[in-house]
Amino acid sequence: MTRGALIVMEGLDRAGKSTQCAVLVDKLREMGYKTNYIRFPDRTTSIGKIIDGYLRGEVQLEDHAIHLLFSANRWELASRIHEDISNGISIVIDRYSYSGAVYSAAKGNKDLSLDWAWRPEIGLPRPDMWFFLNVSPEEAERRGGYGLERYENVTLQLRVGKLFKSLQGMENNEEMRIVDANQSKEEVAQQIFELSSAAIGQIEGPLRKLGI
Ligand code: NYM
Ligand code: MG
Repeated sequence: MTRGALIVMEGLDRAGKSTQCAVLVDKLREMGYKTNYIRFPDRTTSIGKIIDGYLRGEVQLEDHAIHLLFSANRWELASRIHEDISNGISIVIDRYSYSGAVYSAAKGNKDLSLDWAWRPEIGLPRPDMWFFLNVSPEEAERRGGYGLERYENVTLQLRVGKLFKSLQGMENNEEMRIVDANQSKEEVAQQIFELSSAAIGQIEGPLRKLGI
């Protein structure tokens, strides 16, 4: 049996990730691919509950400490991801290690570089393709602006956007695809679907692991 594909959706808050994940899951299922959906942070686990409290501003945590909890939250689901993939089930993930590294590095803590932030991600399941939904701050604003959670402010989002874009062309990051998310929902969905089906058609060998 061919293994499932691992596809990740990334971007700023209000980029339309969750909507696009839902559309992609539907389309893949229509094509006959068994497909599951996961989102990070997974706020339902015990670690996820701490993260949720932190994002709402109810819990205070040191920058490295919360960073490692976000990563731990991915590690606690890693075996399930492997299991699904090897059972032929594809997975669409709403935010992953790239958000993990970029949001933490964007805080501007001089002891928390992008390099440092990436380390705990090494060895996690590696996506076959990941999308950066590139939305302008103006478009995000037009979509209702940012909410009340930590990180949901224009200054931080601008830094996050720059860091995401800086990942393009980096070694060990050939799976990145930038999609212009200022287009209509349907246009974005079509592009993502075409690229994803191509990735699924080209799967070779077992699921790989994230590297440096
Ligand atoms: N976030 C998300 C991080 O800071 N690190 C991570 O590892 C992940 C997965 O959590 N503003 C941030 C980005 C978001 C926030 O995610 C909550 P969402 O998808 O908006 O619920
Ligand atoms: Mg959000």
